[in-house]
Amino acid sequence: MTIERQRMQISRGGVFLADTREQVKAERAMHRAWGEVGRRALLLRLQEGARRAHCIAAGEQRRSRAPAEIRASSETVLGRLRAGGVSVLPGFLSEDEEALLAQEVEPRLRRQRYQDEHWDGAIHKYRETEKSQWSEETRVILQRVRDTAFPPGVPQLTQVHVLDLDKTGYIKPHIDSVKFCGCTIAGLSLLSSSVMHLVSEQNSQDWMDLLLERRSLYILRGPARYEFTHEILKDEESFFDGRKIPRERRISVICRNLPLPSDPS
Ligand SMILES: O=C(O)CCC(=O)C(=O)O
Repeated sequence: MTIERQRMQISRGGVFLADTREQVKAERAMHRAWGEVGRRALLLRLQEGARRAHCIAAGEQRRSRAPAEIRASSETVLGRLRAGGVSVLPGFLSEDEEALLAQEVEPRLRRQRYQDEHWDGAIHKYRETEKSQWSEETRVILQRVRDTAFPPGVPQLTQVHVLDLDKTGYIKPHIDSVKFCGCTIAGLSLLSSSVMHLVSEQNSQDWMDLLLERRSLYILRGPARYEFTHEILKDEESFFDGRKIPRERRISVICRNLPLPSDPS
């Protein structure tokens, strides 16, 4: 390759990679001909090319790759549900905040025995309560949940739903009643990680899995709230992206908004 040709390549923005013997010889010749300035120009061009290639690749990955805690049957399902507002925020709570919330709900839960089945048949081995009085510290945490999950001014249920699933407990596929719950469900996971599995009511081939790590917050909104059933998998079925997610006793603390007249029913 002539030095002239290499100059043309560089001036056109082509990346010159010295990977054949001929190219190495030509590169050396070019350095001699252009001296230090030419060498630095070439180096900058190579670095710039590599940087741009890296940025483009990272951009592509950002567009096409699901967040680590979300898996879906297709890019279409992933895009649609994410655009509709489904999300998982790992590490939303600190260890101290998790302990604080668990301590505060424990006395009420301990008064009950685990029930085998919910009145609607959806929940197995559970205890539950609704709580509206919270300590100052936990009120701050719950306000953070509300500020994160609900737009300002959206009327919310003052009662917070606390659901305690035994290690053997699970929640079967269901859609929360539109009579009692508005467009958004926001849940904190305490004590154990779990997998929430969503399946389209229209097409059972369309699904999404959410990895609900201990101390994470999940938000269900849009099609994930109204068009997909959700369930919490039992320990034997608790896998995320092929990885076993062991289920222990799990407490969820769930905030909801009130149904609005415009909500789909
Ligand atoms: O425990 C959870 O986070 C899910 C609860 C749930 O499915 C529900 O209350 O509808």
